[in-house]
Amino acid sequence: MVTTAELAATVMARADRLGSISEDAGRLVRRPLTGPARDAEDLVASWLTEAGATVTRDAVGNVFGRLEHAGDGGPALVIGSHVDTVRDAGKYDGPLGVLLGIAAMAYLAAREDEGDPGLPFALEVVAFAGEEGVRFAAPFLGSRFATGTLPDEWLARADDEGITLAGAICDAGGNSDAPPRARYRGADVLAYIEPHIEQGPIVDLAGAALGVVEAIVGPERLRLAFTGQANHAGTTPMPARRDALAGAAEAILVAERVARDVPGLVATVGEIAVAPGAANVIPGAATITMDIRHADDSVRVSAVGSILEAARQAAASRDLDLVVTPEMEVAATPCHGAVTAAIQAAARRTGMGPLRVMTSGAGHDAMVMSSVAPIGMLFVRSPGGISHHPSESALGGDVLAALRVLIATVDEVATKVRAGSFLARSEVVA
Ligand code: HGY
Ligand code: MN
Ligand code: MN
Repeated sequence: MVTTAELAATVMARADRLGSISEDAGRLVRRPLTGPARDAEDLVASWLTEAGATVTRDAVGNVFGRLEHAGDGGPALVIGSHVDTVRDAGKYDGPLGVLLGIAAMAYLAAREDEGDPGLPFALEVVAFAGEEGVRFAAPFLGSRFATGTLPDEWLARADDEGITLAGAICDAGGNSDAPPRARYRGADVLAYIEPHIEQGPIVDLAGAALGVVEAIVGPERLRLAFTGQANHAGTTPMPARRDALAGAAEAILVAERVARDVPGLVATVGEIAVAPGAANVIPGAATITMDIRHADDSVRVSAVGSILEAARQAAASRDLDLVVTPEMEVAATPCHGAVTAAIQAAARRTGMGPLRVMTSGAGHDAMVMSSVAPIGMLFVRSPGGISHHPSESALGGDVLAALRVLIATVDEVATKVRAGSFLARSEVVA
């Protein structure tokens, strides 16, 4: 019987392997519907097959592995995360959760082969494509596609090269016209569990290996396009300028000031584009992104309003046009008590508990999956709290602890399901 220590070591080796599959030499970037994305998805599919799963895939690159324990095709307990990355990424954000799911599946399948009665439900592992939204400005692409909640207008969103999401789906052999049959609807999923690195400092500062998430903050993403007048940098007097980049710079500092003034609010300008982009030309156009988050949606909405009002005033004072394009808004999402309780019970049973209960500052596919199922998240320490950076890391011992807790969580859910006490009767989707 394979041991959890062996499986955890395989998780780390596979994270390294996936971390070497990139669009760019010298840094990790793997956007959805690209060649490297397909290569990584192929690898995940092969590991799922090796674990005993039946593998299916869809038009945006999601990979689903299903182990039919109960054999009745009923609702599955789904474990998953994403396999795409940001630019210049670390190798654990996303893939670690998928690889832990595969390892748990391999362990449970081997245990059943040795005579264990098996689980009273099917077990699925999903690798979502395109969670980060780096391509097509379509965050949570894979989980939205899998739950049938991808807005139609997102199919027309284009990447930096002008390729639309619909076009990329077609280029990859899919049919973007056919409305996707949502793989996950209410009746298909018993619960969704997403193991993930914390991506922040809290578990590490507590000297712990793991944490459990009670809620995920609500992210909002906007694009602000300032338009002024390009002109000669040497001959144009300052009062006569319509400098788009200066207007954008004022908006960036407003966002930072509002976020510093509101407890728990974070605001980030991660992208900027300037045209025409020459040292001796006053910028005629400047576009920035804004990513604003808070655990309380009403606080976030109010802060976004204040920031946009100040940005509009900055534009008006410089005779600039400003177009604000909302890109994404997801409400703050609570995890389900039954799933969190199962994770905590598993942590106690494996000697890791009780786990610190915390909020996730990062967004996750679990937010989207919460529309079809009860969700829970198991956090793994991020040494130094670094993420979305090549020095993002995970410790082998923490990954082993996470695998043991994950397997024990599945067993906790199985015990509750057998007793008919996992979810309140009113929550059981027919
Ligand atoms: O941006 C996020 O919070 C996540 O890493 N996609
Ligand atoms: Mn991320
Ligand atoms: Mn992630």
